Amino acid sequence: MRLDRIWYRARLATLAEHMGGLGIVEDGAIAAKDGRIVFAGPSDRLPASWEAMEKIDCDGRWITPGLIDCHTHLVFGGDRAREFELRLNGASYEEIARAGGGIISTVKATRAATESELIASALRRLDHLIAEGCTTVEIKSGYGLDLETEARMLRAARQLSTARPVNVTTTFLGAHALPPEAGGDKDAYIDKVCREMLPALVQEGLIDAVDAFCEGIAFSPDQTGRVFKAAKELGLNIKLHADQLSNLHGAELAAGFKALSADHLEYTDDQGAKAMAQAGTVAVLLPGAFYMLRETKLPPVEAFRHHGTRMALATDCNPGTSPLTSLLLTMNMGATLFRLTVEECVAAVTREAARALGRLDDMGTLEAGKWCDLAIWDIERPAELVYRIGFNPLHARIWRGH
Ligand code: DI6
Ligand code: FE
Repeated sequence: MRLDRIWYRARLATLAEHMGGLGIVEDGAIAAKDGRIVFAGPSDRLPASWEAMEKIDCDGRWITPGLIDCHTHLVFGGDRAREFELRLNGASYEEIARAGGGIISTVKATRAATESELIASALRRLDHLIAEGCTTVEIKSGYGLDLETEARMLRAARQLSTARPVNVTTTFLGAHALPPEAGGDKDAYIDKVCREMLPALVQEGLIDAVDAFCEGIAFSPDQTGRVFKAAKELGLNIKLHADQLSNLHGAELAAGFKALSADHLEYTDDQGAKAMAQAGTVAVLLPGAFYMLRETKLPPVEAFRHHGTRMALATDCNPGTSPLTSLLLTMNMGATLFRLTVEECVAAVTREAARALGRLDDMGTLEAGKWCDLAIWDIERPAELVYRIGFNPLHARIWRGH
């Protein structure tokens, strides 16, 4: 077989499930053809007859799957540094939200931004993620809250994947907050999300999944369920901002709809963790938001382990509660704040993040058949990816074989 590229003399953290742990191969090689991995494993098992256009000596460096940020709000207008100052002076997130600040102030700035302005500001954030080996990013809408602006956000998100070598998946988060013009009528707005916005955005091919914010300050479980029902009827995947500030049993709700993931989960209980495990719904933990809000209630990591609920980590990059564009720091926070192990942290931004996007067939592990999205690291052991703070050991990032 004639290959495009071979990386050799590498140490691999394949994350292949059947190998257990990080799926380590000490003397490893990866071969790519047409953007996909055709071989990843011990060098001595690479067929000797295979030739490649280019052979890259990795000199013992570690290769992991390209990192995946499976929960972001990367596209938005304006910023919320002023609100951060208010919070430091004692105001709570809920107080700011109820007083018309918070999400709604970003909605105003996003409605005022053109598509190219949204792309330009998002690219600056995306480039930070990319610089640390990120090859796939999920991006949510939810700062438009009207059809026109939600569509503009999602188009901007799609455009990012033509501006940079990166996979983008898009999620419609129309049920993020109640827009000011809704006059307080959440049910009428949810009708609009289900009957007008969702079908129109699907028609334009802008949505890969549907998300909602199920919370006292946002939408009830019943309203969330209506959005999910409409999404299911259109054959869309489901995700949920669940149990972030209180336990409305969002985890069970998401599991009941066989959601790909339920995210945040600080207030999720044992039953919720169990329901998620049974449904195959991934727990996406967002330590950046936990940290920024100075939350003290920890997500039930022990219950997730006990029931076998899969755990992913993501930045939740957003202007209000998690202005974070580093998956390396996210891993460190996952370990330090949530006590995840190194293996759990690395799996959480690769294999489990791919699972949370429903894209495990295409990415998330170093296995034949998947896209050849790699991160090559100047490290001696994988723990360094989690241990260091504010240090970037990325040597090279490969997207679809290049
Ligand atoms: N949960 C969050 O942490 C963000 N959205 C959500 O549903 C906050 C979004 C913001 O404050 O702008
Ligand atoms: Fe979020």
